This record gives sequence, C-alpha cells and structure tokens, in this order.
Amino acid sequence: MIELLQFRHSPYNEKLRWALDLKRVPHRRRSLLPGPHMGVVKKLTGRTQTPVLVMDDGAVIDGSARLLDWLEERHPEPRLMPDDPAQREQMLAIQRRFDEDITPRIRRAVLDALLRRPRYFAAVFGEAESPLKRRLYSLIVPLAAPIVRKGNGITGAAAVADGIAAGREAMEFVAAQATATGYLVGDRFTLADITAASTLATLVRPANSPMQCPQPLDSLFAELIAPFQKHPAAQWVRDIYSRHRGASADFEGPSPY
Ligand SMILES: N[C@@H](CCC(=O)N[C@@H](CS)C(=O)NCC(=O)O)C(=O)O
Repeated sequence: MIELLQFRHSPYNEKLRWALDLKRVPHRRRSLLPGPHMGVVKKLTGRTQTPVLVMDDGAVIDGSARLLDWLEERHPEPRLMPDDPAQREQMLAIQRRFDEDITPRIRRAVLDALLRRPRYFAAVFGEAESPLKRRLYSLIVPLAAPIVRKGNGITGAAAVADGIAAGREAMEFVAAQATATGYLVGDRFTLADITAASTLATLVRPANSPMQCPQPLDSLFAELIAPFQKHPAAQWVRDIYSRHRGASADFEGPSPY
C-alpha cells in the first residue's frame, strides 16, 4: 500500500491529504515529528521535506506540486485541475505563489509562536504520540529550535512581522479573487482552492480541518491568529472546508477507502 510520510500540521501535507481523501486513494499515513523526521526522510529523498509518498513498488516522490500532478494523472476523478488551458495556468500560478512565497512566509510566524512554547509545539505535532513520548519530545524541541528556525528562515522579528503581513496579503487576495464565484479559478472547486485553504487553515483553524489545535489554545498562538478570524477570507476558508474537505481522519495507519 502507498505510504504517506507526513507532518500532521503542515499546509503542504494538508494539501496532499485533501486530494488523496477526495480521490479516495488507498494509502497508509505515518506522522513524523519535526527534527527526528530528518533521518527518515533524507534516507528516502536526499532532502528533508514532507510530504513524501512511497509507492507500492518502492518508488519515492516528494514535493507537493509534483505529487499532485502525479495524483491527478493516476487518479483523475474528481478532477482538481481545470481542463481549460488558461484556467489551468491561472490555477498553477496561484499554487506557485502560495507554495513559493505566501506559505513559507506565513509558516515563519506560526512556527515562531509555537517554538516559543515547546510543550505546546510537542502537543501540536505529537498529537498521535503517547503522553510520555510527547513529554520527551517537548524536552528536545528547544534543542532543535535553532535548526528549525534556520531551516525556515526565521531570522528575527522582521521575518515574523513579514509572515503576519503575508497572512493579510493572502487573505486580501482570496477575498477579492473569490468574490464572483466563491472559487479562486473559474466557477468550480480546484487545486487553487485546496492550496490557499490549506495554507490559511494554519491561521483560521476551521472546525473540520484535520489540523486541529490542542485545547486550550496556547496564549501566544491565540494572540497570533486572533486578528485573522474576522476577515471575510476566514469565512471563505471555513466554507470551503465545510463544503469540500469531506471526512478526513488525520489518522495514523491505513485509509478506509
Ligand atoms: N516545496 C515543498 C515544501 C514542503 C515543505 O516545506 N515541507 C515542510 C513542512 S510544512 C517540511 O517538511 N519541513 C521540514 C524540513 O524541511 O526539514 C512542497 O511543496 O512539498
């Protein structure tokens, strides 16, 4: 069975999970903890980024955009990419903008807040682990933090402020773009919506996202996301999740399809 190596809380991983769920592709999920994931992933891809799919024949693919191309070709239904060439190009441009610019910038602000609270960081990423393993992980987080900060370009207060600005920029873009039809490209749900909603879900935390935050929310993290909740784009994210995300247990182990 195909195996997805994932982080539970990650827009790139959520994007792929969402597509796998909609297309009902049988697979097994294995959540990794940021930091210790490096050895496992590097052995497979030579890089350290998730998501990674390990195919039945042992072939390995990483990179969410590449994975989504593969998925759309192998499992065309339901179609997530428009047939019309101009709309397809528009969709790919939105995906590129989020993947390469907006998402990494927002992630800096989110990770910065979480890394300042190692126990909460461990609770968020280690949700599926035993309480003992989570506790041990929370002791490693401060040691891994400088590497995570460096790897994600969290160089100081300016990088965090830029992440917050990217959140506002993304919300303005989505609110304007979705005004006409409720979707970012044309008049139907596409990968552009999945990409933008997966990224903004890290700030909006819609009710039926598999990226739920342990409650009560950590106060620093709550302070970061509070200003985004009333933006019209936050409602767009909640609507898209409730209409199109479908059931997804962010389980470990085999999918039910
Ligand atoms: N361009 C990549 C980015 C993936 C990415 O940045 N993944 C992050 C999680 S949000 C990751 O695994 N980071 C750990 C690392 O780079 O070691 C994609 O689209 O898959």
